[in-house]
Amino acid sequence: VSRAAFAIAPCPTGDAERLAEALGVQLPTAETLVRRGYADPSAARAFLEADGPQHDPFALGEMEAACERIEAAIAVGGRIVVHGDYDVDGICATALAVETLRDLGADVGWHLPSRFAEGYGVALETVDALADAGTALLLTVDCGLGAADAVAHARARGLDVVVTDHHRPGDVWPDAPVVAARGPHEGRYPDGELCGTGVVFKLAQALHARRQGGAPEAVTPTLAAALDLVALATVADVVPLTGENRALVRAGLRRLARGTRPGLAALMRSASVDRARVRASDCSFRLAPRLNAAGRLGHPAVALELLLTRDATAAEEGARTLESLNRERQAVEESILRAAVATVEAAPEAERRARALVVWGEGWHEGVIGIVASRLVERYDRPALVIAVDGETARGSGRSIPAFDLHAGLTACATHLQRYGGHRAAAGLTAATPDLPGLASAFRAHADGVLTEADLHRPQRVDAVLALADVSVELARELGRLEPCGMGNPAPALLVPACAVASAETMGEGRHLRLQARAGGARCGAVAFGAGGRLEELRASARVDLVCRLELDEWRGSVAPRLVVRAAAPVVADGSGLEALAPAAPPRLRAVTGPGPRRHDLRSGEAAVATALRLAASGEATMLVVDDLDARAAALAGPFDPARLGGCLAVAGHSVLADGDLHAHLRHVVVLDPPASAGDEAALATLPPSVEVHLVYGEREVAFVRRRRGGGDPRALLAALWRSATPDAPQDEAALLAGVDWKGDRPPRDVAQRLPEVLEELGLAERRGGTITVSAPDSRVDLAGSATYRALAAQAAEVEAVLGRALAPAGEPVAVRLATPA
Ligand SMILES: [Mn+2]
Repeated sequence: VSRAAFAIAPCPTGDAERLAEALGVQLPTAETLVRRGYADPSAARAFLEADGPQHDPFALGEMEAACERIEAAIAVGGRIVVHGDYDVDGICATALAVETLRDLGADVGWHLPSRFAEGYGVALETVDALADAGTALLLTVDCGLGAADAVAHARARGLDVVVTDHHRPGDVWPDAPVVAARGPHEGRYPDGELCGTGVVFKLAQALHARRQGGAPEAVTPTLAAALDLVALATVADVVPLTGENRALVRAGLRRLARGTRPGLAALMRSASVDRARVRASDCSFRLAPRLNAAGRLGHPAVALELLLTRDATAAEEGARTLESLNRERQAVEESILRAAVATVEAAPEAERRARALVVWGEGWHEGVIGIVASRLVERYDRPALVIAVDGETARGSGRSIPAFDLHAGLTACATHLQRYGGHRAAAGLTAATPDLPGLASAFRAHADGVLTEADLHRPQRVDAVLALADVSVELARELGRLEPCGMGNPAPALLVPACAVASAETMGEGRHLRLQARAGGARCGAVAFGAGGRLEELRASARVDLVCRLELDEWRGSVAPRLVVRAAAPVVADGSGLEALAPAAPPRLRAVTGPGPRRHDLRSGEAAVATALRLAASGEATMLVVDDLDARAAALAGPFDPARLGGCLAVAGHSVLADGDLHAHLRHVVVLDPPASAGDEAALATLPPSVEVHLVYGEREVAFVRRRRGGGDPRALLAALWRSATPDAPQDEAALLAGVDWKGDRPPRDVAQRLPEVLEELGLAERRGGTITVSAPDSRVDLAGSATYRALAAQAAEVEAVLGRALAPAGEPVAVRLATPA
C-alpha cells in the first residue's frame, strides 16, 4: 500500500449531500455543491436567495444626527455640496447623494476632486472655494474619515459638515456627524462591508423614512431606482459580495438590466454588454474601467454627468466620450506596460530574480501606473512598484501578492520616501527622483527577506472536482445561482482532472485558445483567454488538468455548457503542475461509522479519475483498488501522483481489502479495476457498512483484467500457438512462444508458458531441452484429456464468472459466461 498525501479543499462530501437534500436542490452530483462555508441549510438557502432583510439604517454610525443636519439645511434653503471621489464608487456615491437630496427639495451641487490637482480626499483649497461660493453644508461621500483637518477647516469657515465613508479612519476622528460602520460605533451595524455608495444608500433610506414614515429598512420605488448605482459601485470597489452587499448587488443588477438610467444604458451599449443578462463581471471588466477612465486621464466630472443625465442624446454623447477615453487609457497603459516589462527583462540577473519589482520611467502617466503595477503582479507573481518620474519628483503606485504586506514594505524603506500611504494590497508613494535606486534596492532586499520562493506561487483554489461526463446545461444553471460572484464570493473554480486536449486552435488574433477537452467518453468545449501562446505546449501534452468555471454559451438561440479555463497544467509526475492544491490542514485518516453500506454504481468508467480525485479532495480516507499495482503504476503516475496533489489517498491491489485491520480507517473504496478472483470479490463484498464503495471501472478495465488474469477461452490460445508452429520440425520453444500472433488476446506469461505442456499431454508435441516438435493429430483431440488444459480452463472460467458479475447490471440477476471445454 502506498499511502500518499492527497487533498484539494477539504469539505466532507456528506455535508454537501445533506445540504442539497435540505435545500430540495437536485444536484447532478452532490459534490458539485461548492464550498462556501454555509453548513446550516437555512443559512445556505438565505445566501442563495439573497433576499435577506435590509438592515436598519439608523444603526449605521450617527445616522440620526446626520439626517437632522441635512434636513436643517434643506429647511432654510441652504446650499448643500456633495464631495466625492474620482473612482467608480466615489462617482456613484456622489450621483446617488445628489439625486436623493434633489428629491427632497434641496439646493444641491457637487464636487469631485481631480486625481492630479487635489488627489484623494478633501483638500483645504477645495473647502475654501466652497465656503467662498456660499455653501451651507458639505456632505462627504466615499471619503472624509481621513480628512479631520479639512472638516475642522470647513467648520471654521462656517460650513456645517456631514461625513459618510467606508475607508479606514485617520489618526484624528472628524468633528462632525459621521455615517460609517467604522470608528466609535464599530460593530453596532450588522454588516461592516458596505462601499461608499452603499453607505449613501443607507443615508437615503434613513432620510426617506424620516420624511415619509414607514419601515426604515424598506426599499421604496424611489430607492429601488438607485440600486443600479449601488450594484455597480459595490462590484467595482471590490468589497465582499456577501451579506447585505449580495442582496444589494442582485437587486441592482436586475435594475441595471431594465436600462432605466439613460447614461448606463448607453454605456452598456457602447461597451457591448448584453443588458438583459448583465452580470457582476460586466460591471468590473466593462463598465467600471470606462467610468474610471475619466478620472485617470482627466477629470471624473464627465462620468458623473453621464450617470445624472435624464437626456438620451447627452447620454449617448457621454458614453462616446468615455469610450474614447477608455481606449486612450488602454493605449497609454499598454505602452507603459511594454516599457516596464522591457525594464524588468533587461535588468541584471540578480534584480530579475529578486522577490519584488521596482520600475520607473520619465513621463509615465500617473493615472494608469496602478493598473500597470497590477499587470506586473499578474505576470511575475511578485509585488511591484511602478513609479512615474516628473523631473525631480516621482510618484508611484504599488500592488502586492497575498503573502506580502505592501504598506509594511514601504515603511521598511521610509528613509527613501517623502510620503506614502495605503494598505496591505495596494499603496501610493512620493519620492525624490535621485532616491529611486536606493528605494529599489531597499525594497527588493526587504521582499527577499520576508518572502520565500513558495510565497510567489499563487495557489489555485479549487471548489470542486468535475468529471466532464457531469458537465451539463443544468449544472451550469445550478452554479449560476451563486452569482453575483467576485470579492468574497469567487466564481466556483472547478478542477477537470487529466483530460486530453482533443483539438486546440487560437482565436482573437492568436491571443486566446479555443479547445475541446476529452475525458473518459465525454467531451466539452473550452476557451482559455490570454493563453494563445500555449497552443503547442497544450497540444503536445497527453493529459492536462484544467481549472475552470462553467458557463453557458448562448449563441443564436442554442445553449451549450462551456468551460472557461483559468489555469491549465500538463499532467506530469514530477511534482510540478497543480501542486499548489496542497491542503491547508494536515492529511488525516479517520474511522467513520456511517448509516449503512452504500454502493455507488458509476460503471461507465467515464468519471473514474474525477470520482477518485473528488473523494480524495473531500478529506475523507480514500483507497483506490486496482488489479495489480505494478501493472497500473504507469497509468496512476499522472493523475494520482501524490507529489502532484499532496494529501491523503491510498492505492492498493484488491487483495489488501482482505485485511480487516484496515477497514476501520477507510471511508471510501474506489474500484478502478474489477475484481478477477472469487477471493478478491469476497473481500470487496465483506467491507463493513462504514465504507462506501464506488465502482468506476468500464469495459476497458474489464478487458485489461481479462488479459492479465487469463480469462477468455484457452482453446483459442492453443489454436494461435498451433498456427505459429512449423509441424514436424524441432523449434526453440521460447522463440516459438515469443513469435505467436495472439490476435489481440495476448495471455499472461504464466498461462502462455503452460500451453506447450497441454500439447505435450495430448500427444501433439515432444519437448526436449528447450526445443519443441509439434505434430498433427491423427484424429479428433479431446482437450479434456490434458490436466493442464483443465486447470487453465477452470482458471479462465473463474475469471469470466467474476468479471461477468462485476459487469452485471445493478439489481439484476447475474449472467455468467463460462468458458467450458467443448
Ligand atoms: Mn470606495
